[in-house]
Amino acid sequence: MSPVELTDRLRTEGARIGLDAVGVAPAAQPAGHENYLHWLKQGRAAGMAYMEREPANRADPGRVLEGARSVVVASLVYRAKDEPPTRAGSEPARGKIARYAQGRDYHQVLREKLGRLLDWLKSEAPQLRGRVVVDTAPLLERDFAQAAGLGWIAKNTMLINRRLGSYTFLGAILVDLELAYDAPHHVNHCGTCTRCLDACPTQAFAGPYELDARRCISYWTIEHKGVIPDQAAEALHGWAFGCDICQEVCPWNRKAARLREPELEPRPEWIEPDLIEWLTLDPARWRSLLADSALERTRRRGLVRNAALILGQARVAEAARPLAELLDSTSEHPTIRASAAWALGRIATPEALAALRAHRNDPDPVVNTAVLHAVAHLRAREQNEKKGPASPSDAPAPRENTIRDHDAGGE
Ligand code: B12
Ligand code: SF4
Ligand code: SF4
Repeated sequence: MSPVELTDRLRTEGARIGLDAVGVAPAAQPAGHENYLHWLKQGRAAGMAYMEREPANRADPGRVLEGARSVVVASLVYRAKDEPPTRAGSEPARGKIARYAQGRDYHQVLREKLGRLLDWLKSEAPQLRGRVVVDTAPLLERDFAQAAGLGWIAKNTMLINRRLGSYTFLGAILVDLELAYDAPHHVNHCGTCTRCLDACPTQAFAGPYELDARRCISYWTIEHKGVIPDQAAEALHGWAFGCDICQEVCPWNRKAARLREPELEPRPEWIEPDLIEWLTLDPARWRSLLADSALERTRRRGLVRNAALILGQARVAEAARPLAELLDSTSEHPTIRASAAWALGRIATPEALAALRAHRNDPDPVVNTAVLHAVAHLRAREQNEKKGPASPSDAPAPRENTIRDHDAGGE
């Protein structure tokens, strides 16, 4: 069978398996590799050590699969058919979860589909060697998607397809066989629009196409381990896991396709969950909730941390008791206890203050620092409220905001 014929049948098979688009690119150095090196050099990978490891690997798909000649790239839409109305904002104890994480873990869903597609390819070309990749190897997936004609890399850095929008997952199969290649998607349909850049609440874009993870809510809530520094903690804007703002405002998502894969339908537990309840769920319940969910990436520890910070920032008084219990519980991880202290300092009800006072000399250094900062923050706020701006000597000691410091203080 000719490469053209095999590639055509591959596309048909992909559609049958439920993939929304399939394209093929040569296994050559991706066009954006220089941009990626620049991004690393600017420190924009924040604490994501896996993005910094052996940067040369992302220049050569042959390092992911020896002898790779083609990269088959697939898109899978995850935007729900009927999106539930949003309550967050009017109900501050509810958190927002990025759409991509509301259904079953996409790694599992997409890996299964791509695995089936690879099996089919092997049945057609028995000598073929291949490897399925869904975030599991050093591959610039969006670059290969663009090279395979699936869309353009937009100003918000998302891969957008005119028909499918940007609420799509990407995955790839590397094969050591030459297939018929698609034409790269050269046209950029962003035009003069800058909505995503303007809407980002934390100014995470250094410019079009340039995302600085050190300012991105998605980075802090999902990828960062340990205590979240003050500046980022104060700016989660209700997002308990991920962030969709730079996609919500994009005109290309208004009429974009909706999901066809039932496993990706949003689960009720991830639609604007009650964050006070999150503080009190026991670990066994968390384990069953996270079993096949993308939220497992941060685990209970990261999710409870995020919930505490959001509740603290919104000064939800009803959260004081469960937060005090978390701070009291020495079996909890210091990240959770420190985040509870942070939140109690913001909530500042008598109950919250009593809990902080009781931990002024906490033996855990991470918790102790958080308690001292929370008390200092409170003092500064009281001073401000009583007699206008505090003098510099009244202000709390500035908290260092570097990634390294907080990583070290974390886990
Ligand atoms: C690290 C990572 C993150 C990091 C960093 C994001 C980023 N923009 O790099 C964080 C944690 C912030 C993140 C967030 C999200 N992610 Co993410 N992430 C990844 C991962 C693992 C690697 C991405 C990567 O290589 N980044 C390196 C940088 C350099 O790439 P880049 O920012 O896209 O920059 C490119 C261009 O913008 C351009 N460029 C960069 N700098 C410059 C400078 C100039 C001057 C110019 C002209 C161009 C240019 O070249 C670069 C290379 O093409 C991929 C999976 C994979 N293996 O590819 C998923 C992936 C990109 N993420 C995905 C998703 C769904 C998300 C979120 C939507 C999740 C959420 N709702 O919270 C957000 C979206 C935030 C955003 N606007 O990007 C999907 C995207 C699907 C799609 N349609 O694009 C992917 C592909 C996972 C998947 N398998 O489906 N993510
Ligand atoms: S995901 Fe949110 S915080 Fe990150 S760049 Fe987009 S809008 Fe900004
Ligand atoms: S909001 Fe505008 S600039 Fe941003 S990705 Fe969409 S079309 Fe491009």
